[in-house]
Amino acid sequence: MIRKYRIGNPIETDSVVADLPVEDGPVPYYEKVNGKNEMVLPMDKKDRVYGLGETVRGMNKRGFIYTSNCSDDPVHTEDKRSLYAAQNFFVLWGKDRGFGMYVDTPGQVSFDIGYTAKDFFSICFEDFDAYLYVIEGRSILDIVKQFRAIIGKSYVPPLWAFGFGQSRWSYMNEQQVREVVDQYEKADIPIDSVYLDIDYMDGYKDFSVSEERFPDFEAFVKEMAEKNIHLVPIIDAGVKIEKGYDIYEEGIAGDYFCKKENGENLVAAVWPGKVHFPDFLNEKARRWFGDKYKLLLDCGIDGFWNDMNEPAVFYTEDHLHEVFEQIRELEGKNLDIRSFFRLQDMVTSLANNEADYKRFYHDYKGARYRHDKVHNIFGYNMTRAAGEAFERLSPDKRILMFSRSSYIGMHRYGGVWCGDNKSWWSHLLLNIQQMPALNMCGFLYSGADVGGFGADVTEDLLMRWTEFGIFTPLFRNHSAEGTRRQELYRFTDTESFRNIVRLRYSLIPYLYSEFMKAVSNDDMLFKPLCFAYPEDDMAYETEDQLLVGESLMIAPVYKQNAGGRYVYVPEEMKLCRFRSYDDYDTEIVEKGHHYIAAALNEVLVFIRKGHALPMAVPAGRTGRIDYSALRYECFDCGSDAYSLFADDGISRL
Ligand code: MIG
Repeated sequence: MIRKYRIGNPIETDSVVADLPVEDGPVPYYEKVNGKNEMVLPMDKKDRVYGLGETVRGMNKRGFIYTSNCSDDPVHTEDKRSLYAAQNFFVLWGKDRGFGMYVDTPGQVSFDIGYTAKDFFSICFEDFDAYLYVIEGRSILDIVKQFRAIIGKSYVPPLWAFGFGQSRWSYMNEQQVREVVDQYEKADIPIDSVYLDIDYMDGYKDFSVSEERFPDFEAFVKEMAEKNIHLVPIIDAGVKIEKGYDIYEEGIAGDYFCKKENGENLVAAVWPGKVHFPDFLNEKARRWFGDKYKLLLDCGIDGFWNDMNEPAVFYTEDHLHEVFEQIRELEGKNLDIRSFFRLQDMVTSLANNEADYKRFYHDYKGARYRHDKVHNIFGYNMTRAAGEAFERLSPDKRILMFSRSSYIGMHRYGGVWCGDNKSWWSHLLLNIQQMPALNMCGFLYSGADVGGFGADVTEDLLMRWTEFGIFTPLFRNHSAEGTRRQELYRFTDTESFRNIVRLRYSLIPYLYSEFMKAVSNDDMLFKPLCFAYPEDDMAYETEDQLLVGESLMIAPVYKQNAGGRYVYVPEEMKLCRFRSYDDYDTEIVEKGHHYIAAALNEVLVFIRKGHALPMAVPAGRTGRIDYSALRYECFDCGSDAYSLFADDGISRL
């Protein structure tokens, strides 16, 4: 059962598609509504809290404070309250009660889940204006499904987007892209896509292509398409200010950019230098910007990633000016320690400064809003611009789209990647723990940068991470400028990398089938164990294993130099220890704790009782997977225990 409440004067976000009546009376479960901007709920010892999408820390969110405030922060340490997303849905589940809640507000909101006071959950708003949806159900999963049913179906990418993707900031020109593809082919490692980061553009201008680096882009896209390789360019939120640049000129002519209080367009700086931000909240601007993707679609491009859409701001012209003034005042003076730190702070806090988010406005649904009031739906609406445009521009064919910033509702238009993680073992674990929370909020097509974005990867970390990445719908190796090169063919044990990625291609029929079922049933692809074994106390304690679809449990190894790991097996299962599609051993494991060996090149897959796993003969591209020759790995059932969903992988649903 879902009840909708209204507090104050909420701004519509278009995240919920179901039309629910607004209830009168106080919000249930909350014992006191604290004057104005806080709701407090006492928690029982046994209460656990799941959800909130892309955040740091474990699956049970209890014991920390999370603030929904989409932020470009490339250091995802456990002290961070905000990452790139605002996904305000959680389920609290305890001994004899449980409920879900969705806090629908485009402004900042904090979930203080036993941080300030260990046994209290408080929700604090900057402005106390929100729709609250309170959901009751038989189980955590039942609540999740009810929630998913009101927010609309999740985005479905083309099948090729389940293939392996190689990325780097940046492949600088045609030749470098060719080389990546050649090397993958030489190493016989399957691959479906290569990503183009900001340097493919001319001066970081959206929808432009550098003629120097890609002299005949259309021909190059075609050349790659002939090898069944999809090129996936990045699009940034800021539009470069440059006379004669068509997008800029059109934006000015159509009055599509975000304005300051005085009516002038905000001037911020990002990669291109000075930019204006399109007002993605404005329907006309959204339509205009969305139509621009056609420039690249017309070159044969069929996938994109939207970046910097929190929006990330290196500095605003106005703030920079203020800082220079203040520095000028300090110059020549004898700086005491405090003024010195203030000076230092002034400069380091130029980027993504809170005050800058109060300097500009949106024209949204016929009213004017200061940016900070609607901050969390900016990236969502950039991706919505693209998603709505693709329905017009590519009515028959699905287009790949995923975004860095997100809000619930955006899950209908695209997926997400988890931003600038690092080549740290702890971030492999974080990736595992983020997946189910993303799924709860509707983000099914998702994944993190495999191998880690920042910092230098090691071969063993990359291998373990790839062993987990083969299960995530978005399976992309990406790394930052200046870090160690991370393409799989550069490491010593090419054979193992080949076998692992080939295993992914064997799993694609199953993963795609389970993904599509999750979309149509409002289900999750990745579940914490306790969502499926709610009566089992140990299942609640297990935060480093996942159920993947109906048949599988995975237990990734995420520690360096580990020759295996402890696994909690919630019921009798069949363990498959894969070294490759053909080379694996199996054993039946009983319910309970086990130490399970897994050498560096081995992937642990557990098949649930009464379930089957279809597997394809490994193929070099998704398009070459032979669906007529599937092998079934079964535990206590026949292959007919599994009903496989398949379609052409490209037509819109
Ligand atoms: O300020 O385009 O998260 O994936 O490689 C960094 C360069 C901008 C951040 C993205 C990352 C991408 C990078 N971008």
